[in-house]
Amino acid sequence: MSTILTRREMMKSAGLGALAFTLGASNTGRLFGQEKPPSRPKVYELPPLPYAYGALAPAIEERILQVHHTKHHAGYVKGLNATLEKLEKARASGDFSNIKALSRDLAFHGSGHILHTLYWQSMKPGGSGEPEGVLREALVRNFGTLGAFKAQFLAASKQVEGSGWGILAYEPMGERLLILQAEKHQNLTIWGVVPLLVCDVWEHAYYVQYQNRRGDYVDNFFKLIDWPGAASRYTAAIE
Ligand code: MN3
Repeated sequence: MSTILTRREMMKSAGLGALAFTLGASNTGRLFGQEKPPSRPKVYELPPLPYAYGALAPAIEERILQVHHTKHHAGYVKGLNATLEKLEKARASGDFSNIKALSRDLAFHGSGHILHTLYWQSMKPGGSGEPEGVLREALVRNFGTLGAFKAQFLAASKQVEGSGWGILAYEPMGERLLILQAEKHQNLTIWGVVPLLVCDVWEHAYYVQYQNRRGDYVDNFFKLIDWPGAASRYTAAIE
C-alpha cells in the first residue's frame, strides 16, 4: 500500500475538507486542497462545525457557539450570496449606480465567511499543547521565540480597535509569518497573505460569557488552538 498521500487526502485527514470546499477556486483555495477550479462559480454554503456546539466549554459556552455559527456566520454566507446575486443583476441591467456599496458588502461578507470558517478550524476541543515541527520552527524563525510569538499574538488580538480579528498569516512574497489585526473582517490586511490561525474578537464571540473581559477570552482561545491544523495550512501555503 502506498504511503504517499495526495494533498487533498492530507487535507481530508486533517479535517480540512469543508474548508477546502468553502474557500473556492482561487490560489488560496488550491492551497487549501482544491485541485482545479470548478466549471462554474459555486454558491457559498455554511460549513458544519468540526465539533459539537458544547465541545469547547467551559472556555467557550455552547450558547455562544450555537448563535455564532447558526446566526452570525450563516448571516455572512447569506450576505455574500445575496451580494453576488445583486452584482449579477447589475451586470445584466448595466446599472452600476450601487457598485460602491455592493463592492463593500462583497469584501465584508466574503471576508466574514472565510475568517469564520478558519476560526472554527483554528480551535479543537481540549486544545493541542504547543506547535510542533515545521510550524514551530517557522514561528521561532520569524518571531524569535514561541513566547514572543504568543505575546504579540495575544496583544494584537486583545487590542483590535472595535470589532475584528487577530490573525497569524503567511506572506508569500517575503516568505514570512506575520501577525495582523483585522478591523471588521476586511480592513488592515496585506494582499496575498494566507491566514493560518484566526481569533474572532467581535463581541458576539465572547460577550455573553465574558462581558467586557476580552483579554480573558483571548487567553482561553489560545489554549484551544489546533496547532496540527495550523501546521497543515502552513505546509500547504509554502508548497
Ligand atoms: Mn464572529
